[in-house]
Amino acid sequence: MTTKIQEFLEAVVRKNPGEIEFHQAVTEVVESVMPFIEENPKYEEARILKRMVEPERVIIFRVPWVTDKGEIKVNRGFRVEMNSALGPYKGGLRFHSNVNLGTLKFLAFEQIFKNSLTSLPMGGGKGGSDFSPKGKTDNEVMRFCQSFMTELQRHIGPDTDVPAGDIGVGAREIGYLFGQYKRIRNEFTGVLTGKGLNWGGSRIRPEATGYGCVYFVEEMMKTHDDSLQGKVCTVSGSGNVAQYTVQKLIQLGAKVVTVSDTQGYVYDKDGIDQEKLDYILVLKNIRRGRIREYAEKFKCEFHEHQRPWGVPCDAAFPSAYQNELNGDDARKLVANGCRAVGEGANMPTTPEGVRVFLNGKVLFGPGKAANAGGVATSGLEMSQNSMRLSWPMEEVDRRLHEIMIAIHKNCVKYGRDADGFVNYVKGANIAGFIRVADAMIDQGLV
Ligand code: NDP
Ligand code: 2IT
Repeated sequence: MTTKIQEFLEAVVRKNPGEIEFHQAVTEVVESVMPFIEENPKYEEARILKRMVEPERVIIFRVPWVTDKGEIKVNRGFRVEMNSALGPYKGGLRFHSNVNLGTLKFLAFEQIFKNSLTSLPMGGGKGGSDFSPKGKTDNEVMRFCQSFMTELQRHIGPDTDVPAGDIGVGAREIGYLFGQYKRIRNEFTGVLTGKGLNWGGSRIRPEATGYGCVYFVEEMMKTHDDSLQGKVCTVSGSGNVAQYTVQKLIQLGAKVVTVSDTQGYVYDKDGIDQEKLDYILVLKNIRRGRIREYAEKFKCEFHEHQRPWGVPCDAAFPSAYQNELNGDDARKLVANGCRAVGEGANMPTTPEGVRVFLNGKVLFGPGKAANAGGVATSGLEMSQNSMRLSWPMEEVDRRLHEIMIAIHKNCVKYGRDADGFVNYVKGANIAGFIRVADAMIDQGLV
């Protein structure tokens, strides 16, 4: 690490004490872009990086609500409006008990570069709460969402800041949030994405992150004249991203052998087919049960409190949570012959894990590139809302696919090392950075 990078990062740590995940996300980007900035002094003169790591605005608020038993609860709500150089702030809302300011700053920071890579007009933001919908009734979730939106509504809008889902925020939560926004503001607008299909949502948005991640990995494999056909794949998570990653992998002829949740992973040696996936969709999205039930139903192995990275595979898709794949996991994957990794989740691989993959010359698609299909399709939902029309499935899927191919191409352009190996981490960071940085320079010191 050069002195310049070290000094920059030390200042970030001093100014943002305790925000470990934010430090991690900034470190990865700064290590990639600092050499590029040194070759392009205009970015240094405009202090672009220093400005990028400072959120434009952070909103923190109290969210009081009442349980079904009449007990009063108080959660904390956040919205981090990180960067609006390219468009309205855009990014999901996470409802998870571990959420804190540092988590959301890491996610909002990643979102700036991800949204830039999509080539659509979206700035970067992220929000959420330390509220967990797990174990709550629909009525409790509704009351929480209504209280959350009662404050959030004064800070967002279709041309200002457009939230969407993330962990713990799916179709049900977006519905309650949208209802409350509409009631308070008396406006039916595209203020949220991931809406229901019959009230302004886009086709393919639920599928988009998983599909996009598989499209991206397919592009990486093509550079080695290979494909996903017949490949054994491991997937972590069993939520929105994991579900549609599994679906697209099945469609492309791959064999998916794992899915997981916070309690452990399922190892289905025969492979998950569409019928078994339909079971997961009902289990996770409607019954809101545990993935262990899959193992019981289909009589396969369940590994309690373990992660699936010891299972031999050709390609791995970490699609659950940050830092869920560490250096040891990466070493196991490489030793077992894994050749490609698509990060469906945000920052699921630790810095040591990333180093292991890059040293092992694995095709490693970092989250901000590989999972950008979700927010890209949110961007397409915004366009459709503005035009007050709804594109057919084929059209949205075609656009999503084209965007993922273009992101891949852009990563290759900026990520190719002297020996020909493509470092997609470097490529994604530099390609994402340039568009935002140039817009910031054009718009003056704001
Ligand atoms: P969901 O809430 O639908 O699913 C989350 C999954 O992760 C569940 O299987 C959950 O298990 C598991 N999980 C939750 N907490 C932990 C933890 N502490 N350790 C390990 N696993 C955990 O969320 P999404 O599928 O939407 O999001 C998954 C990842 O993808 C996140 O990193 C998110 O930021 C990222 N992402 C999401 C996008 C989207 O459009 N939704 C877009 C781009 C990225 P359990 O059921 O037990 O809680
Ligand atoms: O991390 C992400 O990109 C998301 N959770 C999706 C954000 C969005 O606005 O669709």
